[in-house]
Amino acid sequence: MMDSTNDKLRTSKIKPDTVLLGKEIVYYKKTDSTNRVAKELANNGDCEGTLIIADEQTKGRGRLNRNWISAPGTNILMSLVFRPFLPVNKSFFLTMIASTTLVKAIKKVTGLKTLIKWPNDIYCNNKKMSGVLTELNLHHNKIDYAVIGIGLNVNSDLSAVPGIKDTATSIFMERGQKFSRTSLLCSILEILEEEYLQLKQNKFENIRKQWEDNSLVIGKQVIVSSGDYSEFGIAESIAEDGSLVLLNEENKRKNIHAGDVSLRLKE
Ligand code: BTX
Repeated sequence: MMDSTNDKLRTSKIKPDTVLLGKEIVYYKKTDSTNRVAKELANNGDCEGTLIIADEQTKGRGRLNRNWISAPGTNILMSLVFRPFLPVNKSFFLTMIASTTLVKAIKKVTGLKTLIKWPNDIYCNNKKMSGVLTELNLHHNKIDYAVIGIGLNVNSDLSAVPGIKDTATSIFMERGQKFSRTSLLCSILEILEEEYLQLKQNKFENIRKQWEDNSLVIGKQVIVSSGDYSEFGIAESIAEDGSLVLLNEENKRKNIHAGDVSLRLKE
């Protein structure tokens, strides 16, 4: 909880208990996209663990070039540079650790229970509170660097924002009070560092289990659709490549790839 008039992001106040993440911080009052800046920095140097944060984005992006909307000075807009020794076909584990981190950090700081909606969103009471955008730069089919971008709705009121007012929520909307973005940010960095360490130690099963335990869809009846295609089944598990294993009506297992497929729970 906090005094809502004092939620400025100051780099000098962001002091996470970490050894890698957020030791270097680049802050913008306004930029186009923190993921774009992170990629530019990573193209010019090592930068592993560098945090880019902004109070406002003019071209905040989601997957498939969708927009990420955020009112200035109220939410968390962040990107981190990683240089993981990870086969490309396991890159979804980066999104997995970011999602699990968000669930844990939101719970720790605000007490709210959130769930992961495959492939990359965090939901609270069936509304989207946060999204993860992982982008890779490959060199000879290996990951040169990865950028994990996170948008988290903290203190904004989205109930009148065109396009998302019925589907989005924030911590403020769920809890009725404002929270310190700095505290949330530090928690995210600290937990993500622990999760990243697990990834570096190849603890893939642990990571996958945590993700599944916090999933909105695993074990549930879902409808997967894309254009004219639509299929009903039970979301059984997540595969290592990030595809969702669907047990369909004919009792056949199918790997559903995120692509532009949309997924909803069967009512
Ligand atoms: P996504 O493609 O899953 O979600 C984008 C979709 O979510 C939009 O098309 C819209 O319907 C809806 N949406 C847009 N803004 C919000 C919002 N604030 N809350 C809830 N729903 C919304 C999710 O992509 C990944 C988003 C990552 C954003 C971060 S911000 C820091 C970093 N920089 C950057 O440009 N992107 C990442």
